[in-house]
Amino acid sequence: MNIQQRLARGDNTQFMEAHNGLSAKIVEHVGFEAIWASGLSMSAAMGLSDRNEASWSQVINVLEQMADNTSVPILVDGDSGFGNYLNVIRFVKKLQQINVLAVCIEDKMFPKVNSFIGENQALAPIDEFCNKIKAAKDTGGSDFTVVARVEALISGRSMEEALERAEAYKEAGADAILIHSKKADASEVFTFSERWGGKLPLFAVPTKYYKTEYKEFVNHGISNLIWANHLIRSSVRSMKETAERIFKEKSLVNVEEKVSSLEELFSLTNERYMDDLEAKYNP
Ligand code: SPV
Ligand code: MG
Repeated sequence: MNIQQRLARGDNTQFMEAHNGLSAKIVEHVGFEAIWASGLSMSAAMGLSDRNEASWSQVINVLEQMADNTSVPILVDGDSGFGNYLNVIRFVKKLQQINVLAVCIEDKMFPKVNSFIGENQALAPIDEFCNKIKAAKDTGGSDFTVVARVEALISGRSMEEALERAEAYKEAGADAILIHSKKADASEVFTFSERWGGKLPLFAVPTKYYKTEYKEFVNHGISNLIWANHLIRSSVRSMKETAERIFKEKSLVNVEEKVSSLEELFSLTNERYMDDLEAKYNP
């Protein structure tokens, strides 16, 4: 089922971050219904900042790895669209070619800066951002999902402005609204949801208000949750610990039991299937 269909049915959906082919496979194997192709995480995996340092075509290359290796739908973090409406059109065309049928774009300027860095980031003029939404919808067609991300609250603007922007993005054709917040609790996201009144499905990203329980989101009418960066962060911690230990101890003895087995890795990379192919085509 694609994201458009999930939204239409009103499903509660968890989007788990992935940043390359392998992490996307893990997300699918664990059982998540959808993947969040996080801009922060894909950039970080390239060793780059979350400021559009990576080009959009590099992002497409990563998405292709994910799409090639999974069958769950992928919602792409399209940042602020990599430029103006023209860049949005080109990006959406390329997404369609690799069968990735959902993008989220945010109402910040290009180049963007991660939402958790600094205060009062500049927002795009509403009409300009609406043109990007229209361009994405016109290019993508009826199966293609466009999530419009409202950065007003995170950029220190009022609840009224957040609602005004969401309304304009709905009129421009957005399929859902992502309301972003960096508060330590979900209060402003819940207030937004109450005042929004279910006009379009909502997404939230509880990176900072991580103590809020899942059922509270559901009870407040927020049906789509994005766990935005937890695989890249867990891999950073784990890789550092392993590297530091081997460096200090000049030995693998205390590491072997703590890392994934080679067999587990081979299973993720289909090595045994390749053996079957070898037997069939090159006996
Ligand atoms: C991302 O994962 O790249 C996001 C979400 O945009 S956040 O970093 O929480 O703003
Ligand atoms: Mg991002």
